[in-house]
Amino acid sequence: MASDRDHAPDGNAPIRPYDKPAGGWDALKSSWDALRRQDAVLRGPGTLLRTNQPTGFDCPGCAWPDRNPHSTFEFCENGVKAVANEATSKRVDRDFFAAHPVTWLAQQTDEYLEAQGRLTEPMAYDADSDRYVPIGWDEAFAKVAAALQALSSPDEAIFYTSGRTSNEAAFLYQLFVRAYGTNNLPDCSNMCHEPSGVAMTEQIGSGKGSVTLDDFEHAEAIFVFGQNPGTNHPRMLGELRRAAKRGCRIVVFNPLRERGLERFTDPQSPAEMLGGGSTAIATHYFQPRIGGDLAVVTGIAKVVAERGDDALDRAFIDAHTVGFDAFVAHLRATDWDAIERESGLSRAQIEQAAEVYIDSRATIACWGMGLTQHRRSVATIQALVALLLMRGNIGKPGAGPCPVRGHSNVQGDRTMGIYEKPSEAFLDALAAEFGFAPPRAHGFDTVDAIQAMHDGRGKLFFAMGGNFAAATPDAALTHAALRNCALTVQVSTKLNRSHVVHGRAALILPCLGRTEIDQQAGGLQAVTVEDSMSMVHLSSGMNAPASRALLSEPAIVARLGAATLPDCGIPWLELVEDYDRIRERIARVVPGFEDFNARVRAPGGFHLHHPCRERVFPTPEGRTRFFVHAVIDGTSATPSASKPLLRLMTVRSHDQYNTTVYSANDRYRGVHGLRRVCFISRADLDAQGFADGEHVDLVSVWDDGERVAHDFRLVEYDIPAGCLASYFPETNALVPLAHHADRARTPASKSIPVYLRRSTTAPIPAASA
Ligand SMILES: Nc1nc2c(c(=O)[nH]1)N[C@H]1C(S)=C(S)[C@@H](COP(=O)(O)OP(=O)(O)OC[C@H]3O[C@@H](n4cnc5c(=O)[nH]c(N)nc54)[C@H](O)[C@@H]3O)O[C@H]1N2
Ligand SMILES: Nc1nc2c(c(=O)[nH]1)N[C@H]1C(S)=C(S)[C@@H](COP(=O)(O)OP(=O)(O)OC[C@H]3O[C@@H](n4cnc5c(=O)[nH]c(N)nc54)[C@H](O)[C@@H]3O)O[C@H]1N2
Ligand SMILES: [Mo]
Repeated sequence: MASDRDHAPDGNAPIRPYDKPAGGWDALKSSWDALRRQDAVLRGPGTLLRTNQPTGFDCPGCAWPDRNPHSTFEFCENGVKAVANEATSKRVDRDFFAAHPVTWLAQQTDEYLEAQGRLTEPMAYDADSDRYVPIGWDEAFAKVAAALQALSSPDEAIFYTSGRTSNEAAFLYQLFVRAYGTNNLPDCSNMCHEPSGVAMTEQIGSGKGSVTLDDFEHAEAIFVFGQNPGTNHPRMLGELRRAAKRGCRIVVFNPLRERGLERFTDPQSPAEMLGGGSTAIATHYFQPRIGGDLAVVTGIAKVVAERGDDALDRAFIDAHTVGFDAFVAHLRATDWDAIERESGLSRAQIEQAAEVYIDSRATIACWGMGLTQHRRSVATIQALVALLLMRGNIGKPGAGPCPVRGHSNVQGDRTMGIYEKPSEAFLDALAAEFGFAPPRAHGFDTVDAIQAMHDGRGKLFFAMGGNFAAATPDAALTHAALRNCALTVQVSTKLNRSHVVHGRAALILPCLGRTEIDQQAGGLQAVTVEDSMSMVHLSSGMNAPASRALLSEPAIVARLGAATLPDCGIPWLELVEDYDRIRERIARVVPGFEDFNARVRAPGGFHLHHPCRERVFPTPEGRTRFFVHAVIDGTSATPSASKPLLRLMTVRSHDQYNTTVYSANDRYRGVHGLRRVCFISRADLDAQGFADGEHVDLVSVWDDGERVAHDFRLVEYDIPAGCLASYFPETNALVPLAHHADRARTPASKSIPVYLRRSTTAPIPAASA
């Protein structure tokens, strides 16, 4: 029952296995296509050459750090796509909105909305005409201020942040939100690396990774769990390639064989490009079951423990840890049957990985969403960090935990106080600097915020960037929640789902992008960001703004502050005239930012002190901790169902940035012109009585009933039995709001219990991209 959309736009079959290395000429071609597609108005190649340069802008793509000091352009295909998309020549102006009712826009695909181009002026929803109509900035701020003042409690307002927001905007934003009176500051981190923060803060006293790029040059082994850097952090492949070339062993755990982790042709290397060569990345590649990592890591730890003092770093364990004996007893008591069954790997495979680990004198463990988006994510990360602690792999060159962050400034936003559970010390510093009493009660995270809007406790939703309506779980419930609000406000660069799934009143406030020139009363401004390895550096745009009516994010917050809280004593408009003034305040409030303005102007910026690098562990005991987490979960989170359930992970394709879909291709996985695909093993096809190419509905099963995502083409794939993979956000309808990581509450979008049934609905139209 193949349909039209089963043929790629070029007429070729939609599924064509990709047998080349990642990177190479295809990466260059794909970047070129992205630039052409957007008709990108870049100031020549200069814009790209100044990405991630000491005097340019920070790439809005991912949070992977820059080589510093560096003088040459570091090419990244997906970085080019991110820059090109921001620099598009297409515009969504008042004529566009006049021509299209919002109900009609809401029926269009996410690709369509994104492809219309950059937003140009503030717009307000007009219910009578069902259209967005122009509104002046002053009037827009007055409207938000009035709505905020009309709430019966500040806790009825919710202020979301996505991770592209600069340090300066984020600091001012959280200041405004707290001066207004709430800690309701959910962010994209709640859906992303929250479990890493929760796990590590408890275990080592810091929620951030401790390694730097230099450590990648000294590691003897790098373990990569649940991450697809070839797509999501392409510059990381450069580090892995260098490491592989000097003989570092790279051990990968991923249910899928991701091409970028297997073989890479570095577009930066003329020899490889011209000679047709490539570098093997993984020395060992294991394909565990989805959610099998806790068992994998426990198995490796068991081998290390059994080896005793030959494998353990006794001096480190004695000096810097607590709980070791109980941990070893737990490892002894865990039997191999359980480890093999839960992990999906054989004992021999796990022993092989353990040998590499024991042989290495310095090991880095990297991880991404494959570890964080499960119910037992915190347990899994604590088990992985425990494995590092056993051999003292923290606070020495070439070793340590490396959670690889997503959005380019998601780590910095947290540092600046975008957090629904701020520490007392942070609030005290804020109070002392600005002379007001910040609220102390913790606020809503993302899951709470959706629930609160749904049941009427949340009435006003304000988003600093992102695409809340499409990025969050349980799409139907989330959409109802947003529609239930009195007012929704989106600060955005591009049209997206969150503008067309809106409250009774709605505003779109368009802002400058990272690549654009930011001119304030005090002259040209630069902002700062913090990467995944705690380097803080400047970013200054160089493209002309997409429209003259755009405001910068800091200016939007300042003007909102002035409109809402004119008498609070915070000089909103003065602060934003010159971002140095915001940074002076940050320097006095946020530890580690002393002398911020001077230090950030050094080429490449500065590294935020990470105590664990010196083996100082700011936990209550001053030591790291071994936690015991059973491999078999006593409290099963999978509801009983009449049908056998498979486990679905929702991942990114190569041509998307979170909810932004650049094209319907996923080159390295061999998919062309299709997004509604579901990767499935031969064994499961046979067991379920389906054929490759057939179309199915994905049905997720939960205590409160079933959720359906319609019409996915089954693609036979090298994936363990019992496991499925599809793309997000098409599958977000399937993730129940209540299915999230224990304690960290990150939606468990990598382990959704589903069954398949033959498609019953009409085919979903092909993406318009
Ligand atoms: N081009 C591009 N860059 C991006 C993004 C983007 O969308 N596009 N998004 C940014 C953001 S916000 C983030 S958070 C990062 C995300 O970067 P990643 O963490 O790489 O994100 P995913 O695509 O979700 O890929 C998860 C990987 O984990 C594997 N996996 C899934 N479940 C499991 C499991 O149970 N165990 C193991 N071992 N592996 C598993 C999947 O097969 C996949 O390879 O990338 C950032 N960079
Ligand atoms: N099922 C499933 N769901 C997931 C995930 C998954 O793996 N599976 N991953 C989760 C993860 S890791 C994350 S981080 C979230 C992402 O959630 P979000 O961060 O909320 O989503 P994005 O798609 O990154 O947001 C894109 C929008 O940001 C706006 N934008 C872009 N640049 C700027 C800017 O400079 N300023 C402003 N103000 N706006 C800008 C544009 O309007 C664009 O449409 O999604 C989560 N959702
Ligand atoms: Mo993320």
